Amino acid sequence: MGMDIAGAQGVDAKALYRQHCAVCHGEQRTGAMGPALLPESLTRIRPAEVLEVITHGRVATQMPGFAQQLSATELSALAAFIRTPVVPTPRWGDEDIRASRVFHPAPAADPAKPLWTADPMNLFVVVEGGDHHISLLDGDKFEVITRFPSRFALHGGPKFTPDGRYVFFGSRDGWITKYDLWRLRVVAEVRAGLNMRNVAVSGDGQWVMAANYLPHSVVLFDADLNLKKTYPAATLDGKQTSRVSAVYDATPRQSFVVALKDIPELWEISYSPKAEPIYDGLVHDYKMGESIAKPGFLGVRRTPLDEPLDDFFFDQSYRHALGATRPKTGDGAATAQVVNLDVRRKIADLPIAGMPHLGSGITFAWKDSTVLASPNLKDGAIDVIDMKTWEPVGTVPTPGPGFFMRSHENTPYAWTDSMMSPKARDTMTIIDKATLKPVATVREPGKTLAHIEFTKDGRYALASVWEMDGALIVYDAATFKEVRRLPMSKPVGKYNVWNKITRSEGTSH
Ligand code: DHE
Repeated sequence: MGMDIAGAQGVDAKALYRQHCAVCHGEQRTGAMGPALLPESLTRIRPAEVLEVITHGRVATQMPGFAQQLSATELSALAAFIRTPVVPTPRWGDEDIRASRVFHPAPAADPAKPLWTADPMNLFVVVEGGDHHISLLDGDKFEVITRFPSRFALHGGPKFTPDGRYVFFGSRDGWITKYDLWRLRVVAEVRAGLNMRNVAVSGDGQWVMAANYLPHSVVLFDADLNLKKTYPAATLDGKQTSRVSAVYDATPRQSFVVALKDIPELWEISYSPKAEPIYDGLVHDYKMGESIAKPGFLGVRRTPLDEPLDDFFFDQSYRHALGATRPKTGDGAATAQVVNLDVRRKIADLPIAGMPHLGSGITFAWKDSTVLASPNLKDGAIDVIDMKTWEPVGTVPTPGPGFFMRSHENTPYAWTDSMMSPKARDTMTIIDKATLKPVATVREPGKTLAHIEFTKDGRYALASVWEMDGALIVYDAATFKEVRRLPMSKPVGKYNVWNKITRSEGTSH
């Protein structure tokens, strides 16, 4: 519902915005020192919270409260105003992307070795969403090596280069940050879009790709975040454009796989210099610097689908993308499907009810097959499906709907949260991967306990107390006993270098 610029009570919200907000959030509300204030950026924040922040400010940030300066009517008018679309729609073109880039070359003769002594493969990157910081954690001693500020509201897993030295963070506002884990410094930053979903890093460490909601685009960078190419997310005839759900790297295929939210197509963009030509009617002669790339190289290979995908992951061979379409309305039915990326079509429907969160799915060996297990955002259950037959083999009950599920090759258990459940958000359920039965729970009464990641060897499971004055809890993965607790500010996610770069079957890739 829109609000007139001169609101119902005669308040000129646009003028108030210009006077009080524009200096930090940008004339076009696209963000500057403060985050973007666009409808796309605010969908996840309740209107009451927006009003609260404008009135009283946000703790631990530079956002002041305006209770003293503005009347209640003016505060409400502002809160409503920032949810209206900016007209005309703000643009973010190649020139803007290039101009936003910041690069800090390495100091001369900077040695290529860590500044610290921990095992570089057992390092954890912890995203602390509470005060927008990153902590680097030694995964053997469970000690924080360093802590530094991140961009506002990171989302999705950080992505590592194959040697585990550099990590790329993506923010909801479109910023990509490249950080050197060994030398503890930001290498480069660029703003890929105004509202971004996630980023992917190619298996050879040469390319970074960003998926945007606004503008409708996928953007390709080199490893130092120089813009290489913008792909409009559009149908072949260019008539319809789409938000981009997500982009993932498919290392064994040497390609990026992209799902579009409003167009029923799955894209594959190969970064293999030997990529086969693409026969989909498009002329491909992309200029990459001075050389003209081969036809299939960095070209878009389209797989038509019945429905667009919101969320997907891969089997361990990366031949299949397993995708879900969330219902458009609360009572609609979600669907899930298997797309074979080689034959380039849907080969099976997945028997998953409720609202699957396939992005959090894991796979593991079960009997003489491999199964996938995925939490359900609607029902308190984990669906388990045989990946040979694509038939369900079990449903594991949990005390409430959860978001994340994790395991590791070296543990017989999978852990999942119930963070979407008001009653059971404090409970983590531990499931036996052989019997598909819950065997234990760990609890943090009255607090949200969520998101697990294992150490490199699978011996410890790290969970988040997802509160502003939260913590990271280290559990012994065999006895489920707490062995360490580190205070952290809403640690939304944690990522182990080794598990990520080896694409462990128990974690997200
Ligand atoms: Fe996420 C990953 C989509 C809301 C925290 N989330 C992802 C990924 C996708 C996705 C596609 C995989 C990207 C990647 O890792 O490269 N998330 C969505 C949504 O569509 C949804 C439901 C709505 C939205 O507004 O985007 C959504 N996500 C949330 C949250 O509200 C969470 C809980 C809090 C937050 O900080 O935004 C949240 N999402 C996360 C986290 C990951 C993630 C922590 C990475 C998990 C991992 O271990 O890899």
